[in-house]
Amino acid sequence: MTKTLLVTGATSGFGRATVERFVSAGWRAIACGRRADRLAELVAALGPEKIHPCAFDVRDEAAMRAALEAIPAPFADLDLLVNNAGLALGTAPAQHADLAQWRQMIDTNVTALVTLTHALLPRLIERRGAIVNVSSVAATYPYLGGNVYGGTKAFVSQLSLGLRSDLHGTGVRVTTIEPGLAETEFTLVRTGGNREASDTLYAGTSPMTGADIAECIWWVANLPSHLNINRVELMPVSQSFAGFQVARTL
Ligand code: NDP
Ligand code: 8X3
Repeated sequence: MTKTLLVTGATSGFGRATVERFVSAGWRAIACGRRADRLAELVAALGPEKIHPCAFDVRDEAAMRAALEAIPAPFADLDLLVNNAGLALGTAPAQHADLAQWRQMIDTNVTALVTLTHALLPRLIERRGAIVNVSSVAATYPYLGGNVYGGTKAFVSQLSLGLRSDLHGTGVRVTTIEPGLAETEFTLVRTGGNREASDTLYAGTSPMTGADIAECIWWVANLPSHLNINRVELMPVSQSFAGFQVARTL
């Protein structure tokens, strides 16, 4: 039987690669994102019988609900929700950060994820489906300028554990994916479109790719149904940890 997944943030990076990975293995995908032209490219490449495009801003609850209502019958039975849409904005320390950017991260990474999950839980329970929430290493490891972005991802990781508790006995599986450095449009977005900054960050690092993360999501979602992977934290070999800092002027 053909399975269906819904992926937010399917116009780029992890989300697009996830749609491509699952559809190449026979799944149908509801592909979400604001950029309708990118979604149309996915439909053209993978076929209208495999891709249902859903163009909406995840922060717009009415648009989200209308898009869910309009999902056509062949895509209606949902087996997997991949909450992937998200962003970081800025790298300024908290005392210099832009409050509007903080709010946009919270609205996108937290409020929208919660709203969509709440809307789809009945369908997922009915199908004994699965939820994969895309968090980040920033959920666990603080770094300068990570402030609210890291906070939103810590929320995502903790929410996932809470969902595991609440969904006990339903058969619904919940997993958090916590990636480190991966080359997508993430840094372009974070820097307001600074291509040089993005290229410089990834230069010489052999970063992870969207395909790497998609493969991880594929693995998690296709294990035997009695197995739940709670959390996957992954980094490129080139990335590791740096320690604490001490101010000697205080
Ligand atoms: P990209 O910028 O390449 O993709 C982000 C996706 O999110 C796009 O498809 C974008 O679609 C969508 N999105 C952003 N804001 C909205 C919105 N308001 N409404 C609808 N869709 C939105 O980045 P990644 O693929 O790297 O990021 C995917 C997830 O992975 C994010 O949650 C990110 O925080 C996380 N992550 C990324 C890491 C990295 O190093 N790249 C590491 C760890 C986690 P559109 O613009 O068309 O709306
Ligand atoms: C993205 C990874 O390290 O830039 O979530 O925060 S990091």
